[in-house]
Amino acid sequence: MMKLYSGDLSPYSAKVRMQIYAKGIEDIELAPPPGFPQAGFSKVSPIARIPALDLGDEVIAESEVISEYLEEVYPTPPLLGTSPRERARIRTISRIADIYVMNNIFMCIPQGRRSTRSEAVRDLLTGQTARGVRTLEHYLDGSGFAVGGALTLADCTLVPALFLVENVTPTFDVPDPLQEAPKVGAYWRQIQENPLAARVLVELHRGLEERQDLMRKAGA
Ligand SMILES: N[C@@H](CCC(=O)N[C@@H](CS)C(=O)NCC(=O)O)C(=O)O
Repeated sequence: MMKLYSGDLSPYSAKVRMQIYAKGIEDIELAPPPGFPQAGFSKVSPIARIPALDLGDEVIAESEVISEYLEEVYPTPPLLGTSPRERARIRTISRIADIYVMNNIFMCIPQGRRSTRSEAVRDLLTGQTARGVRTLEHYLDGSGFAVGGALTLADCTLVPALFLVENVTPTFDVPDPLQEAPKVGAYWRQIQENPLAARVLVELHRGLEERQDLMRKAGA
C-alpha cells in the first residue's frame, strides 16, 4: 500500500490530500513523516520535505510531481481538465499559487516575528506574493472553481495557498493582498463552501492551532 507522508499544517501536503479526497482514493495510507522535521526524514526522502509519496521501493518528492503521478495512476475523475489548453491553464494557476504565492509566504514566515524582522526581506517577499495574487485575477474564470466550473488540481493548490494568505500574511503587518484582487477574493469566499476544500481547511486550521499552542507553551 502506498503511503503519503504529510502534516496538517503543511499547505503542500494539503494540496495532495485534497486531490486524494477528490478522487476518492482509499488505498493510500496518510502517515506522519518519520523523523520530520529533523534531518532524520532525509533517510526516507532526500529532499526532507513533505509531502512525500512512498511507493514501497521508491519515494516521490514534491507536491506537483506527486499530484501528476497520482493523476496518471488514478485517472478518474480527471482533475487536469479535458483538453491540452485547459490542462495548460490548470497547470499555470497551480504554479502561480505554488511558486509565487505559497513559496513566498513560506519564506517570509520568520518575518512575522517583529523583534527580528528585516523589513527589506519582508517587503521583497510580500511584494512578490501580492504580485502573484494579482496575476491570478487574469486566470480565474469566475465559475466558482478556478477554471471550467469543476474542481481541478488548480483548486487543490489554490485552497492551501489562500489559507496562507488569509492566516499567515496578517503576521507580516502589510496590506491584505486580496484587497487588490477582487476576483480572487470572490473565488476564495465561494470555494470554502466546497466540501473537499472545507475538509482540508479543517485540517489546516487544526495544524495552525496546534502550532500556536506549541509556540505559546514555548514562550511561557
Ligand atoms: N516544493 C515543495 C515544498 C515542500 C515543503 O517545503 N514542505 C514544507 C512543509 S509545508 C517542509 O517540508 N519543510 C521542511 C523544511 O523546510 O525543512 C513541494 O511542493 O512539495
